[in-house]
Formats: sequence, structure tokens, C-alpha cells
Amino acid sequence: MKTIDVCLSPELMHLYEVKGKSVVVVDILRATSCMTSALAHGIDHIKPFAKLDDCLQAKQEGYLTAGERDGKKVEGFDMGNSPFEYMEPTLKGKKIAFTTTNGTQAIAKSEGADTIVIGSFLNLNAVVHFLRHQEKDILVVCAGWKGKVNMEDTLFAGALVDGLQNHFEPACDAPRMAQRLYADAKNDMVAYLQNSSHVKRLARLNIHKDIAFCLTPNQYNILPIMQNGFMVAQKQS
Ligand code: 3SL
Repeated sequence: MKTIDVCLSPELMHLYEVKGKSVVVVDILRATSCMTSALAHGIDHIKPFAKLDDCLQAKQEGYLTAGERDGKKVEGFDMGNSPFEYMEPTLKGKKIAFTTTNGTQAIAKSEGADTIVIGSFLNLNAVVHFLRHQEKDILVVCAGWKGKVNMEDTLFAGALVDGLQNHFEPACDAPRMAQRLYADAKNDMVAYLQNSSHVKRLARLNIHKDIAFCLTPNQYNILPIMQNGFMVAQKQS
């Protein structure tokens, strides 16, 4: 049986091999939820950047600049990191250069994988469906917060382990732990996470609406997938 593994923080990436694998990058609050929403609402593609300056440069190639540092929209950027900002019909067909504190760093660290897809609760079933039909071991890369482990990304990893349990076996204890956590939390994830670090951080920025939305499963049936450095939406049947 093929395996599923979970890297709980990008700082642990040196312990994992990405070559030959399907990698799922996850930053539930809020980068990968935001990217999923943007593509589901008609953004043409997203170019993720680890560095702020590189992201700004993309403006010269006609990109809108988007993202955050420490949860706040970057000065001079066109958009921040709230999924609701990307639902605006006038953004349809636009291309976006995106950089975030943790999410786009985790994407950069996943380079070299056979496939990189983006996961969020918003497209949980689409991610499960895609991975189930890949003949490759899976690595879920949790973006965490500045190198530290967080609960929301671990929960999503657990949801994937759970959804794929008849097809992929856990490679070590991290996927088993994530699955246990998800089993504890799945009936009310908003309540379960209320004392978690990043929920508290975001609550200080007054973005409760974003938190509730990002924890809502299966709003979209698309799969953001990296193709030649660009993230595009692949529709799932
Ligand atoms: O770190 C990230 O990539 C962001 O998603 C963080 S925040 O939710 O915008 O604060």
C-alpha cells in the first residue's frame, strides 16, 4: 500500500523526501484557503513567492500583488490574505503574485516534488479525490507559524489521512496523531480551535468571519495545482 506522511512544520522538511511524491501544502489560516477561494472565483493563476521583494517585482509583469506579513496586508499591495477579497467579480481572469508569512514559504520548500497541490477545508473532497487516484506516496506539508506547529494545519492533515485511510497507510506517527486530532475536532472545528495560537492572533485583527469560513468544508470543487511555477485550478469531475 502507498503511504501518507505529514510534515508538521516546514522546519522539519529536511527529514522528508519530496521527490517522487504528491505533496499537499496546507495553511488553513489563511493562505491556502485564500488561494483556493481566489481560483474558485475565477482568478486566472497565482504565482507564489517566498520573498516580498520578488513578489513586488511581479507588478511589472502585470500581476496584482497580494498577501500579508504577520496577518496584515503589505503596504503597497493590491490585496491582503482574506478569502472574501477574492470573490469580487472584477478580479475574474486576473493574475496574482502572492506572498505570505508561512504558506508561500511552505510551497517553496516543497519544490522538487512530482506534484504540488494546495489543500484547504474549502476543497477537502477535491483534494482527497485527486490524491486517491495518484499512484504515489503522499506528503502533507503543514505551513505552521514561523517554524512552529499549529493545530489547524494538523487538523487538515488529519482529515486527509482519514479520507484516504482505505488507500494509503500512515508512514509514521505524525499522520496517526493528526488523524486522532481531527477525530476529536471534526464536529465543531471553530470551537475546538478557539484557544489556538493563530485563531487568537487573527481575532486580534478582528477577522472572525475569515476563521469560520476557512474551517467550512467543501465549498469548492477545484484543485489548485502547481504547473511550471504557476498555481492553476484543476476542476474535479
Ligand atoms: O502565514 C500565512 O501564510 C498566512 O496565511 C497567515 S495569516 O492568516 O494571513 O495571518
